[in-house]
Amino acid sequence: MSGLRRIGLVASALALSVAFLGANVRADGISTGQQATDQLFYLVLVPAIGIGILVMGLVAYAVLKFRVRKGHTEGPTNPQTNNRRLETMWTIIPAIILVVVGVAAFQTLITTDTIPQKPDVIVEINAHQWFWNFNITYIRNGTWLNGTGTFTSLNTTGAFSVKAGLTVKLILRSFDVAHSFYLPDFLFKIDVIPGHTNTYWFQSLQPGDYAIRCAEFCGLNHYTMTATLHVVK
Ligand SMILES: [Cu+2]
Repeated sequence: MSGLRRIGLVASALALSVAFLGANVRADGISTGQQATDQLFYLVLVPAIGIGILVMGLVAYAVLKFRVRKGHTEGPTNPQTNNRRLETMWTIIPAIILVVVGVAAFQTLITTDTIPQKPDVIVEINAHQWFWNFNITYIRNGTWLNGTGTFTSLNTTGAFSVKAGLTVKLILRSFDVAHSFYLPDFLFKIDVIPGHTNTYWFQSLQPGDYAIRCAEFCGLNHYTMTATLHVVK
C-alpha cells in the first residue's frame, strides 16, 4: 500500500468516527431554533474535522517525502508539475461542499428566522438601563387564552414563564441605549436598539430554567441585566 493511500485510509477512519460522535451529541433539543442551529453546526464541523485531518496528513506526507536527506543539499524533486484529474477533483469537490453548506444554511435560517404569523404567546421585551421588563400576552389562534396574562418584572433578577411547545413571538424595544437580548441555551441573540423595534421568536421544547443576559455593553451596571426564562410543562 502506498503512503498516500495509507494516509487517506487513516483520515477516512478518523472522519467517520468523528461523524459517529457528532451524530450522538445533543440528540434532544432545547428549542426549535437551537436544534436547527446545532444540526447545521455539526453538519459543517464533522466534515471540516475530516478534511482538516486529511490535509494535515498530506502536508506531513509531503514534508517527509521531499525532505533533504543526509549527504544531500536539496530534497528530491518531483518531475510531475500538473495533474488534471487531481485539479478537477479539488475544484469540483469543494464547490459541491459549498453548495451543500449553502442550502443547509438557508434551510436553518428559514427555521430560525421565520416568525410565526399566529404565535401562541407574544412577549414585549423592554430594555432599560439596567433591567428587562417583560409584558406577556397569551394568545392561541387569534383568540385570548386567559384574558391577558401579564407579568412584569422591574428588577434585574426578573423572569417570565412560558409553556413548553408554544410558539413565542418577541417584540424588542429599548428605552435608552443599545442592549442585546441573549438566550445562550437557545443559541440566539438579538439586538435591542433605541428607535427601532426588533422582532424574533422561539419555541422551547424542554421544561427548565434558562438564563437571559444582555450581550451588549450598555453602561456601568450592564452585568446586572440578567433574567430567567422558566419553561413549564
Ligand atoms: Cu443592556
